[in-house]
Amino acid sequence: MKERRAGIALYRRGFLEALLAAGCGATTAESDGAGACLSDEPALGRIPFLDEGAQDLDVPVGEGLDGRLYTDLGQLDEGSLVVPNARFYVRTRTPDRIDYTKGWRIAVDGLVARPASFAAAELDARGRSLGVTLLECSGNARGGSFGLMSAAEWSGVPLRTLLDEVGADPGARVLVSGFDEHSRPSERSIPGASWIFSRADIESTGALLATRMNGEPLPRDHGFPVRLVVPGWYGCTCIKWVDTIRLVGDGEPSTPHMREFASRTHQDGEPPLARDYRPASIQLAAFPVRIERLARGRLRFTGIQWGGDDERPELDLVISSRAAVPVDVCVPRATRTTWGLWTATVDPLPSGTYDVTLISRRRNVPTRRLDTQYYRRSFAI
Ligand SMILES: Nc1nc2c(c(=O)[nH]1)N[C@H]1C(S)=C(S)[C@@H](COP(=O)(O)O)O[C@H]1N2
Ligand SMILES: [Mo]
Repeated sequence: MKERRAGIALYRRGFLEALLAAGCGATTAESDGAGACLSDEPALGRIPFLDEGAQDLDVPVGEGLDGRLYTDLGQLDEGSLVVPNARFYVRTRTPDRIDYTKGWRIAVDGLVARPASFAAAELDARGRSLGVTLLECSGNARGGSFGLMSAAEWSGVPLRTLLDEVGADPGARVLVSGFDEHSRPSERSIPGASWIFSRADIESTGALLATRMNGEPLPRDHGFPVRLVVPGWYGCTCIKWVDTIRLVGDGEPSTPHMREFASRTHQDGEPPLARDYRPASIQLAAFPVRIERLARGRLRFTGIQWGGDDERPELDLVISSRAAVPVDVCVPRATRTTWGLWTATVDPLPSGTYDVTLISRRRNVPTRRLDTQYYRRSFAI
């Protein structure tokens, strides 16, 4: 399929081509040279981030609900803004009680004119590409090097298409549930994964029942054969191993999964009714993914920015309590729901330990996680 190839081409695209496509030629010409788009001034070494836990990156660790893969974001550049499936972050590995011996079907029932069941294979055959979208775990944290986020190109069938086909009651809410039975109890997480959306949320986000990731069938750990992808919303709403879609009434209680993730998706308390949840959308955020030493003691920071609606946010880098330094968003996001890259070069710092955060220069943009320094990272000189 044409769209699928386009996504893979983006991942394989050469450095120069990606640079041009991202509009960096212009940025380079306009800037003073030192802060050129991901400048090719050679780095003399890397400065590690401190106090982020010692887990292995890019490999799966643990099983079931406690299983994780933390993606190493430190190497991201223009040519690798789509993460290969084997390195895409995992939150919850394949449930050991899943039965892959019979053909997978998804029941669509409840407040619908024509209850139906769709074979996963049929959805895959009908699938179209959504383009590149990132997922971020709402619990993405410093202890895991902020590695619970990745971007991929997803293909599948928009959920709204299936809702139209079954004649869903337009006022009903949409409960999406996935298989989640693990024989081993989790140390930290509650089993059972389901989220309830308003019909408007399904339509405005373009929520997709995905069967493919970067052109390949979904890997098991990413929800094979069908998962939900809700562009712009936290990963906890992106239910894996989807088996039931139920149209429910306005008084439907929130699910245990929604209550588990209430504070991480910035709700007021744990609302008992699904309709009292606000959209689990990701606001503008940014953090550095690497710090490099340059000649004469200067430091080059390279990072990601994502979330919110702004194509070209205006961000400042703040190193401990020093004056803010504007960053150059030199690789803007290819779609509104993926990430872009920024860079900033700063003057030499005296030895010591520093915190690094970013802030938005535009005051009217909501940036809850930047305001609370959620993505604060530390380093030493
Ligand atoms: N069935 C099921 N779906 C699930 C989960 C789960 O535990 N069970 N975890 C959710 C959470 S918290 C996140 S962040 C994303 C992670 O998707 P990934 O592992 O493909 O990156 O899946 C979501 N879907
Ligand atoms: Mo998550």
